Amino acid sequence: MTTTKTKITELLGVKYPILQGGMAWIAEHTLASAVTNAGGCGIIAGGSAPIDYLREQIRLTKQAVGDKPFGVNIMLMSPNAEELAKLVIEEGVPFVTTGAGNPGKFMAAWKEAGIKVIPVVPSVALAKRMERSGADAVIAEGTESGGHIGENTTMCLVPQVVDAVSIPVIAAGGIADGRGIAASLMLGAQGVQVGTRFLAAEECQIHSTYKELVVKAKDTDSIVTGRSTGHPCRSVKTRFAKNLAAGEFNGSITPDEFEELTLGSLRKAVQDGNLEEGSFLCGAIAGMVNEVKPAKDIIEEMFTRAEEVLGR
Ligand code: TUI
Repeated sequence: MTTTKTKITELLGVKYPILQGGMAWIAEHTLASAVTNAGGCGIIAGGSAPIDYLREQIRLTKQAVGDKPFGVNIMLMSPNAEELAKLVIEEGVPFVTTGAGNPGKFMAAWKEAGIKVIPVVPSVALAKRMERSGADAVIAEGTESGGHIGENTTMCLVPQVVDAVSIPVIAAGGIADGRGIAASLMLGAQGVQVGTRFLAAEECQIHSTYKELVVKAKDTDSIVTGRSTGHPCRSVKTRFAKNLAAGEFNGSITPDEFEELTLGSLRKAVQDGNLEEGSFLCGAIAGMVNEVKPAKDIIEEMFTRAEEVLGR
């Protein structure tokens, strides 16, 4: 394979230039180590998890992957981001991805500890700032992604970020098969980050109701809620999500009420499969995810197909 050798495989020391999304409440050691052991880059979600839980997740991943690389995602809106930022240094995590904010204040300490830093950026401006702060690469994440999203699409954002910075760019948002990888490389990206496709990995330990919703979703089955609060979030279009969106739109749910209704809703989806009160975060590409299989098969199939498309 030729196309799979990129600046990202070099930077991270992996076989395939694919990062698994750091999905809060979802991406734990089982999924992360399966992705890393398959030649990709597994990531443990920091989310708002307690520090001791996260330390254990890191140690379990280390045991499972040996000296292969893995990362931890730090969600910067999380109240314990500061603690997590220290934990990754203590534990000697090979690399960190960040989301939902500007990690600038942690950058120097991480770099000094030899940790590679790859922030998610929703704009060219933040990508440039991250390059100046010493980021090793950036993930340009389009609004097609699941969870907390920016405004620009993957197709528009990736080439503009590629033109604006000299560090490698990883494309994210709407990538779930080999064509998505090929398209990302054509846009100038050196790798991809994939979340939604891994929701249907055998090793992904979400509630069966969640997995089923993703596998059964069609092209129009994701919805964005939370625009009224300034924190837009894409999820499966369940009745709960539709009611939230309608309430925000007609003003019957205030931003404060919205926050109250969605507090803890991701945990309710992931652990309980609670359709009445859960937020089943997923990307707009869920319609193309139709089969549960091992992470290794997902990755190998994606890259085999990317090669075919690129060699055509
Ligand atoms: O972070 C994500 N996706 C997420 S986080 C999450 S958990 C959550 N919990 C409570 C409320 C909302 C979400 C579920 N999904 N993706 C990465 C991402 N980062 N998307 C957008 C951004 C982003 C936004 C603004 C990154 C930087 C940024 O910078 C603003 C600034 O400070 O300049």
